Amino acid sequence: MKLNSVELHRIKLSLVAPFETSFGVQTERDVLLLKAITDAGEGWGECVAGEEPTYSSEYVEGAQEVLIRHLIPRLLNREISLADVARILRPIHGHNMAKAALEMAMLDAELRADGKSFGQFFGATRTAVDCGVSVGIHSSIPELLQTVGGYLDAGYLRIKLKIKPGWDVEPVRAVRERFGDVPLQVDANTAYSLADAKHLAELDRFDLLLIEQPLPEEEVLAHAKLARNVKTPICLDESITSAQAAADAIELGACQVINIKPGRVGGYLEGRKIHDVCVERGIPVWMGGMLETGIGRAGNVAMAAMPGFTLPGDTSASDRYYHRDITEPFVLQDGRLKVPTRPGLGVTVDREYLDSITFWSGTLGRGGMSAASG
Ligand code: SMG
Ligand code: MG
Repeated sequence: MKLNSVELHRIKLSLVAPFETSFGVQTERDVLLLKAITDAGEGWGECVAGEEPTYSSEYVEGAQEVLIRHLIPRLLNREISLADVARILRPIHGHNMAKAALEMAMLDAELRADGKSFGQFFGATRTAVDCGVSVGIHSSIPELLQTVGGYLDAGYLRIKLKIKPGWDVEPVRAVRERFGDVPLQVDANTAYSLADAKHLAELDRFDLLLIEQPLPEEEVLAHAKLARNVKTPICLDESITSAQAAADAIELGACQVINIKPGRVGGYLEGRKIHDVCVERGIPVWMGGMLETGIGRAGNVAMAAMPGFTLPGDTSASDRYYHRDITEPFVLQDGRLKVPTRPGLGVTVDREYLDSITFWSGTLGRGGMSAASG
């Protein structure tokens, strides 16, 4: 396959409700989308980097810069196979979310040309995937209970509560008391330290599925120490940036579960490797979420249909995030989302709507950047 040019689009989408985590409040997404124009056809990719470098060191403006300056030029106008993309981009350190978006667009182009869906490519074994929902930090327990109740009424099969020091045991207790034994887990986004081990062990009595990324991402050994002091299984998110990192963390005893986010690990192909590492070692995996549009959601739902994804993912329906998605919406049916079956991502971008919410776009090809607007 030959990459002739890449269209870059920056769009703004308001969230249906503010989403608060231990690192901040988000009310909209500033999304970088890529369209790869290859000799085989076109494909879409979504970059999951946030507006600020708060979930990780990546952020959307930086991702755009590194794509234009360093990543896309390495792939343009040469014969490459998909398996080579990560290897060619490897000399550029880090920037996994930027790399993932580019690889995704090329994968979509190739699979569309081959008439093969993402699900078929990954070896999906399900036609629909079980969905959970991630519930932000609320300003009061009654408001939290109202939000959780709404999601359970909508059919979500698992609830994840965002926690931080000062918002942990009480919200978990309240949700358990009101909603009984609904599958429940928590996500701290690195907000605690090993000194909080005793406090985190107070969560053990609530029979949670897991506690996600309690400690800073570099503190893998500390997670292993924490795991010896809490009964709730530890799940790593931010710490797992590659299949090697996953294998190391498992061997250290730092996690009993892993959350896979293709953006965080540099792409779907690395995500598939992590899945395989985990299946081999008996570690359950589940699909994370980064408030994706229908483009990213399509890929994530397809990957979540692989056999090792045995826990419900943060793969919620389009209406959990946006009033209007940029593809046909993903709709929850009995707590599940259907895996797209058409070639590539299997969704169609609503180009007119996309253009109406685009605040910057440009094309990078052989002659450099052109047709930039906005
Ligand atoms: O896409 O439903 C979603 C969000 C799921 O909680 C979610 N993601 O750490 O797992 C996580 C957070 C990161 C969100 S930052 C945008
Ligand atoms: Mg997380």
